[in-house]
Amino acid sequence: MNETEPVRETERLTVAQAVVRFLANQCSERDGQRQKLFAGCFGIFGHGNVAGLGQALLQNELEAAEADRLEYVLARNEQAMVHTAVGYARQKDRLQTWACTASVGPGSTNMLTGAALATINRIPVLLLPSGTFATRVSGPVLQELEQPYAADVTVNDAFRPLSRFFDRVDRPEQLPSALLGAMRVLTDPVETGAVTVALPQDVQAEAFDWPVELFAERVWHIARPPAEAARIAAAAEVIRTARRPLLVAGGGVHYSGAEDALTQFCAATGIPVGETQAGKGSLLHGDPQLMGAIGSTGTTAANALARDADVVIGVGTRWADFTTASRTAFQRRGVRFVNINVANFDAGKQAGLSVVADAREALSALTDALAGWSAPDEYRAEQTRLWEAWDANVVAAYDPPAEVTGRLADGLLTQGEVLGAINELTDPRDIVLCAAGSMPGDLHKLWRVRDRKAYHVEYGYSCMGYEVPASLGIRLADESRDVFAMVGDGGYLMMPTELVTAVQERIKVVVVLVQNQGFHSIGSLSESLGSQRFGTRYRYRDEQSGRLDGDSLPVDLAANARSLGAHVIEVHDREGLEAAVKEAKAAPAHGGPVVIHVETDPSIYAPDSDSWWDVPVSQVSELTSTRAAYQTYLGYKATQRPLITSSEGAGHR
Ligand SMILES: Cc1ncc(C[n+]2csc(CCOP(=O)(O)OP(=O)(O)O)c2C)c(N)n1
Ligand SMILES: [Mg+2]
Repeated sequence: MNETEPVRETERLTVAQAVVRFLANQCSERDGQRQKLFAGCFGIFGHGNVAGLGQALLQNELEAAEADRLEYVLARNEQAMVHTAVGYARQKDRLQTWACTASVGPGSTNMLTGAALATINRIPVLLLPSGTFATRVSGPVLQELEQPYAADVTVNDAFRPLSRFFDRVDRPEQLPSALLGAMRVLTDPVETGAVTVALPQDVQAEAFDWPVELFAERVWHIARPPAEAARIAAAAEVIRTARRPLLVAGGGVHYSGAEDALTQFCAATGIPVGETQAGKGSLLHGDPQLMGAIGSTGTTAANALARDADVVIGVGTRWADFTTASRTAFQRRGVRFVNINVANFDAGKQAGLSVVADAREALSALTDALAGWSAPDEYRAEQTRLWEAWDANVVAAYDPPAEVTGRLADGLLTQGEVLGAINELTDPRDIVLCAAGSMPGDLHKLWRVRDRKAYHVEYGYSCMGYEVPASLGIRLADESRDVFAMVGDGGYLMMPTELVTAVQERIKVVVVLVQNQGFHSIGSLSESLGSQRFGTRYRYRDEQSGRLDGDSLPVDLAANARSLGAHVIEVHDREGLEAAVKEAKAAPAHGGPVVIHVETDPSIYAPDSDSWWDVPVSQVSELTSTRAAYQTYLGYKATQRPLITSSEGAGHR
């Protein structure tokens, strides 16, 4: 055969069958290590996908050769299945993920919150919402959106602003380019996030003669772009001028696997580290350079250093408002920023000197460029003093003194005690997980991380309900670790559904359900802003006052979890909590979910972080509480800094 003659080998499959076969054959590769890009496909079927992707996944389960297999897992809620996929992908450092298929209409739009969460946290997930008929012959079909102004709009257009890549396959011929575009974005460390390929219900079932190359194994290289030498030199020149440098470690340190490079950089230079939520665990507890959490939920140590820092090095951080304490954390005039980030978008923030590069590559290059230089000795001594003062707070929170425990009602624990007991009784490799409520802040401040992948707090979207579903994904990503999902009563009520999936799939997760009768976090925020905890307590509407300040509700979340098939342990004191953690640890590896139900007293707070978070207060009010809060607000506003001074150019100022 003539080599230039086109070979027209094709295989006749439906669009959905082609999608499944294609996904099963995608791999990712970084540093020479290769793995399947998709661990499987979560799904909930309806008329939009039951005969399309549903049929294709069935056929795959029954007939596919091992190499072409794509595992299917039935979820309970479409938002939840995206959270499960995100939990998995984050735990896998974004090298692997899941696909999610949903039916038309509500099934698909239920995934929108998950899409936003994935994109904001820069975590790859593939969403396959089903669409109404491309041919429109029998429209409007059940669950179809009709818009008089535009006949081609569907509810799936709502995915566009939330996705890093969006396509709709209205004809089979479009599928190869849609799939290849989707893979490119999923495996790009700069672009990655939610990727959406909408598949109309009729198109899913349509047959087509596919070129067989579409199904060949494909390896997507995940890049580690090195920094330009001149940028490293410029960054080093700025850092050499510093007397009080501080490094802020973000999630990019983890995704790049830059923890060792960071540890070496800090040991060589004496530069201390404050960590964001996603970056926590970049240095391990006990590292002399670790000042713990930074920002609004930070430690007094990291925040004290931030206040007076002259050069701040951001690594893999997107500089969220919690990290900068709403631009009040860095108070020194002329403070300069050096940002190492794989995304130009983030590297330029705070008018920083931008080093666009993979975190690991850039940190090693910078360590070499700074050889022989280190921060002044007295600065290191100051770090030690600040850390010891903060750590005493942690000890007191883990083991509260008698004057605190004496104030607790019978059977109630403090939240700090709960976190402390779990931290101390779990293995260093076990994973703690949280997303919303008062616990993310407390974990950020108090949790001692002893392994690089042991801390998983979703604080980009801080989505109530992420915890239970994400715990399944995390456990699926690494069965050698126990997962402890910390969830408030509010967060639990939003999305307990995937406990049932964990029962069905025999996935062992440990959910610690912290019952404090409502929204403690927003309650205390509300109080600090003069809004008197309005609408944040789970209490009866009182017949006399007409307000939500009646008795507690007779809600039994332990019984609820039990009814869903979980093994539930109810805790009534400190000893009971310790016994429960041990029992959960000893539970069988494939025995399904364990729920530890514990009641806490929300009036005992975690230690203060000497910090602020910008939440606007009413400028005028008839309430004295609001007027007082507004005066306090103005005081903080006055300390906000724009952080727009250019850090480009070397030398002293
Ligand atoms: C989906 C969603 N809705 C609303 C919020 C705003 N919010 C943040 S924390 C919180 C209360 C959480 O209550 P709970 O889970 O009981 O935790 P606690 O504050 O009591 O610790 C609310 C309503 C959110 N983060 N996510
Ligand atoms: Mg609560």
